[in-house]
Amino acid sequence: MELVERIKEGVIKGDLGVETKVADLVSEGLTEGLSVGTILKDGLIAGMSVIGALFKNNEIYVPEVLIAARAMKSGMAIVRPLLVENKIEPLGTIVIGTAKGDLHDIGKNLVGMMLEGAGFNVIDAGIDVSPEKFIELAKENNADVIGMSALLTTTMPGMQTTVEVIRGSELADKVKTIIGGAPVTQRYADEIGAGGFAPDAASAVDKMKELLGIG
Ligand code: B1M
Repeated sequence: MELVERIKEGVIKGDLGVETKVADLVSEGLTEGLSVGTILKDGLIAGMSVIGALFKNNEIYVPEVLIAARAMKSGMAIVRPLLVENKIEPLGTIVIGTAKGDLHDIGKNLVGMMLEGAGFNVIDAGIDVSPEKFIELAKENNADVIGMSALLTTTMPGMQTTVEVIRGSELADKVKTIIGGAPVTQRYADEIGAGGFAPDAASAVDKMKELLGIG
């Protein structure tokens, strides 16, 4: 099997069942002259994209996604410092966090990992994030999208406030919003004027691409 295929397989299997770890394979690839773009696109991102599809179809579950994301991140850590010098731009930047008052972060982290695995620049704002903080981070990082997660019905209104504050700010024409979390629905997203809703982490990647017009 070609080296880049082994990187992809290593991500899918989460380093399990492959004799060499993804990080080692990535280093080997660079030494052998594989381009950073090939390693990223045909190795790391390709692997996470398979994981995303399997997760969406309920063929694998949260633990398998976390294990694959860990493998992807180990490879990404080697490749990330080389992206700028190789002029490889991320597909877009998202600031992602859990709504104010909400401490749940497992789903938000999954979404972040899947987006990173798809080639986006992910700024993790953490938990209990106020609308002001979302906006401050979006400005600081020149973000295209603010992503909000809420697991409590009581913290969902914080997402509405953020959407409203964005609308009334200079970010209105630039920054889009995606929301999600167990109690959140497309209907709620429409009600509060959010740019998009995603029911799961893999769909969040599709929605992000749709919002940014990426084919
Ligand atoms: Co909490 N909790 N919890 N809890 N907790 C729920 C959410 C609850 C439904 C349990 C229940 O009563 N049946 C309930 C909420 C009821 C409601 O409001 N409707 C609840 C409650 C009440 C509470 C406390 C108030 C309990 C208390 O203290 N009395 C308290 C609140 C703390 C706070 O936030 N202020 C609390 C605390 C906690 C723990 C800290 C113990 C822990 C969180 C640990 C952590 O996250 N680090 C916890 C947990 C683990 C849960 C349950 C069991 C699991 C949540 C989870 O991680 N799911 C949950 C019950 C349940 O759902 N079965 C529950 C797995 C995760 C992968 O799914 O987050 O839905 P999820 O993410 C999915 C999608 O929703 C989507 O993609 C993800 C992956 O596919 N998605 C997005 C998520 N974010 C997205 C963002 C997007 C797009 C998609 O775009 C940006």
